[in-house]
Amino acid sequence: MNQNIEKALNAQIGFELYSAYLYMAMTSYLKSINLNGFAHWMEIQTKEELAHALKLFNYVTERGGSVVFETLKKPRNKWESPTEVFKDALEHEQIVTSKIHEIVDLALKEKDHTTNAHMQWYLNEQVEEESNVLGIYQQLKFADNSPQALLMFDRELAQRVFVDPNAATAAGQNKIN
Ligand code: OFO
Repeated sequence: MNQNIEKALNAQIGFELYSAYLYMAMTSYLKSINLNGFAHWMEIQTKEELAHALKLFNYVTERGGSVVFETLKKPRNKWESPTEVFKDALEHEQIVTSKIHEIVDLALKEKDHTTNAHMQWYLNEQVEEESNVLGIYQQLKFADNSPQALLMFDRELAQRVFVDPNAATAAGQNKIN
């Protein structure tokens, strides 16, 4: 595997794991203020990030590359309100999107068409990631910390269901094997 690509993908695996770390810290804050529906939503977000890291991990190893883990940065662990949590989550997702764009740029520069193709999944996923967080953040801003609105959101966010993006691949592989 091209060394520059391997390095960039390793950094991205670390960043996806950091995303999980950050969202788990947010889950803990939301649980601490008893907004358990919000906490549930963020716990699923954490699982999604772990799945994003695993999908890249599998890709690097399947291409004969090596995964090297680095120290994860300590995430923030206190917020003023759920609105501030989602503001931070949105800013975080925008950074993730820019990192994915950089990997696609690198793959094109290195003429690594396979990595380019693999990263298209992440580009599409980022549209959904940003849109989910932006939608909740904007509604929270309208609600302006109204207790009734927060409790209503809490019930709604409790409905989120985790869909493992690696499950389809695993099922496909099982069939072939
Ligand atoms: Fe992995 O997409 Fe969010 O961070």
